[in-house]
Amino acid sequence: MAAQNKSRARGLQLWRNARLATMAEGDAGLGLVEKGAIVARDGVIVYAGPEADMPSALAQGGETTDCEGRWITPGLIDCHTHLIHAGNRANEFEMRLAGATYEEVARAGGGIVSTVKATRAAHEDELVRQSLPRLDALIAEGVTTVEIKSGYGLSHMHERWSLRAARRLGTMRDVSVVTTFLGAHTLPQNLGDLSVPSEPYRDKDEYIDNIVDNILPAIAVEGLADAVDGFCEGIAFSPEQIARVFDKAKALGLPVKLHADQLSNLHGAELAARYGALSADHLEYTDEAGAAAMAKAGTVATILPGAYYFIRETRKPPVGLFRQHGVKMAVATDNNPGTSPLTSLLLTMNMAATLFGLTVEECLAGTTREAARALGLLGKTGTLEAGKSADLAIWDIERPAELVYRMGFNPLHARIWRGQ
Ligand code: DI6
Ligand code: FE
Repeated sequence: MAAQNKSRARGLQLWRNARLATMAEGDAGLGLVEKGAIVARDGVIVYAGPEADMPSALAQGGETTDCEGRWITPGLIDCHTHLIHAGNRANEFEMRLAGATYEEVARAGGGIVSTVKATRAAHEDELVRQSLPRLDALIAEGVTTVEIKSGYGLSHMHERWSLRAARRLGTMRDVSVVTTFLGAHTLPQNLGDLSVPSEPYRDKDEYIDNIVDNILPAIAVEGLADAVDGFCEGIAFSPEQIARVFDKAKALGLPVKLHADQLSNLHGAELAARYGALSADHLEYTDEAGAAAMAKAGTVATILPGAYYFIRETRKPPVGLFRQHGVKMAVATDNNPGTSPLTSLLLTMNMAATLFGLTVEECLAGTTREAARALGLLGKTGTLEAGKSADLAIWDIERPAELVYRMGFNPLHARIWRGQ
């Protein structure tokens, strides 16, 4: 994942006179440290805690930044995005505002298929060009790690473009990019694309056959995907079809995650848990058995308030059940052109609090520690602790709650990725 051309020598670095929200698991609440300091060596934290307790050997010879009392949190992590795509669906949004139904929009050439057409027409360079501003918007708010899914290509060649474009974005900016193969997003149909010999498919099963037998193994061999996702829904794929994709992912040694129970309860949360998924995402229709299964499997619940808001969903994810069963919750933008054209993780936190009743602590953990856990990266980032990457966000705020409280205001002072 680390792009060689991005690493520069960093030596010893010290950030002092700061207030820390370490978000460390063992620490109470946000892990607040009033007069705090962080020391990093070669981009890795070697000390985070009270300045007074800092080993004196570490205070010498490094590059020192006086934070003037500012707050430092872990760099933010957006653990669920579809930010690689071409075009947008603002026209559909206007049609819906004028009263068109989803079906009418689809008949007029809209819906997810329109984004697949635009993405296939774009080619890899154009995908990079169109997607970079979305990545930059996230970075501007202190994001240091972002997950990016494919799922708008839906053939080997076009999924490959998307995942390669995602990896390229990671070399163009000081940010960690984690990629996810989402071939099982929707059935590629009505595309009129003669460049894909296997299309049109007879049915969804035939497309799943192709994913399992050809596309996913080829993507895995090229090392283009860090994980495998699917959309388990009546309008997408059944639990049985998703299970076939997950069986192949497991055989290839790739972790899985799932778009689960977003529009109906197909028991996607339990399916994800059965496969030891890193996360199950959306979860508006998840029931208690689903929450219990996730807790047992250690599957993170990724909460996506942007999609809930944008499609005017009324059913909320069962946050109370997640708390009761001890399911960890991450919070992410779900940036995508159809149901969540959202590129602000700060606003997403506000939505998670206002719409779903998450606490400030849950929102901040959800975009740092728990988002890292949802990506399988908790050993590397997501908290301010020795041994983690020096991924920091430095904020002009008086208290951490301000990060959740404001809407459309960005108090980021500085952002550090791997010490730079
Ligand atoms: N769930 C969603 O909300 C999006 N994908 C998914 O799996 C919708 C994607 C789109 O409409 O473009
Ligand atoms: Fe999504």
